[in-house]
Amino acid sequence: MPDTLMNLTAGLGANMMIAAIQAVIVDVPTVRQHKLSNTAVAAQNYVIVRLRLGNGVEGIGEAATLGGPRWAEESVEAIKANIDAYLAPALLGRRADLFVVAGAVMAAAAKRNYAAKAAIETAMFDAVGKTLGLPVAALLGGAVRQSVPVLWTLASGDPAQEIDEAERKLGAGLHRTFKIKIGAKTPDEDMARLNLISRALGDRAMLIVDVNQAWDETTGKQFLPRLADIGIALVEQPVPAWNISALARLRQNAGGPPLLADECVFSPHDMLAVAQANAADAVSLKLVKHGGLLALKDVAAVAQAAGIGLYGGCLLESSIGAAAHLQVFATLPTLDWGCEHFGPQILVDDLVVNPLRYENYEVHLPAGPGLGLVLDEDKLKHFARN
Ligand code: MUC
Ligand code: MG
Repeated sequence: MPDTLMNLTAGLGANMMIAAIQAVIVDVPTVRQHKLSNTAVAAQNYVIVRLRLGNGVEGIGEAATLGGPRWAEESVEAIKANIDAYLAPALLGRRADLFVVAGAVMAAAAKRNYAAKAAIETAMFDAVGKTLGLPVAALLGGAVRQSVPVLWTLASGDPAQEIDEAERKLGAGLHRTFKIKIGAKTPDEDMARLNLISRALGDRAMLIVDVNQAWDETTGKQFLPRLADIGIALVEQPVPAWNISALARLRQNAGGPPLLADECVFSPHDMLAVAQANAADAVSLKLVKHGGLLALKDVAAVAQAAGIGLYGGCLLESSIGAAAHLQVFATLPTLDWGCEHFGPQILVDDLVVNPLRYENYEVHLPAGPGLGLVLDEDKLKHFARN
């Protein structure tokens, strides 16, 4: 009984060996400032991983950050350093098609470093898919959908600008669900801003908010009911990631909208702890948190076992990171809340020849082998950090 795909086609196997791994830092400006409660960005910083196999096929992957090491602990400088010094040396010469083995090798080479590991695993799936002529989703159990509803995030902090931006997205048939970043101002100021946006858009749009851990339990108890009154459909990470018991009490007693767990769920163990505490109605799934496509499916499986809904999360990735998410999101039995991979649309430009397609309020899985994308060498060089 062959233990890997490649024993079936002797000769190809050897060429699936990982021959080279390169990590390139790029900085891509955004079309406007993007403000969260704990950081603000005017450019996205990524590490693009280029992984070449013995057969010459190259796979690509991406590690995103948001405002350096402020959204999570990884920065592009640290991601590149740990790939160059620890993760790449541990994988060179190993088989790219043995994904689980590679995951164990990376776990032994470095603790956490989830964004770095996810970028490498993505590049492995891309290279193996391109070699076999299969989309990554086919290597993950097969796609049950070819497109996903996609929201846009309003995060300038200026309600007039946000209403205008939302109207343009609605009018273009691109987005009809909007996530509003709150927590940078006082709760009362945020309620006033939300009321203006909600009145302007009415029932033409669904509104959710992301507090990014800015509230304590007392503030949550006071303002979650106000959010329900405004018509907010989902509230993301209102309290600090460590405070799962507060999240649970707010969910059970505050009388607010459903709660979405984000920064409090990185590993499947985190997911189990949130489930056991009955602390969330849904979980935001992100490669930078879980460490890879296989690990993302593990977290999703724990959530589903507990009846917790799935939400396709992002960190404002370009088309490369967004496509990696879409390939695994396409294989999830359900994706109750759609996704938030609007990232490629907030950048002044993209890094691939064939950016993702946004149409009819959905983002579409690119056709073709691997991730289904072709790197644009000129744009990569243009945005690469020297
Ligand atoms: C987050 O906290 O969810 C996702 C969308 C967005 O605007 O910010 C990210 C991070
Ligand atoms: Mg969030």
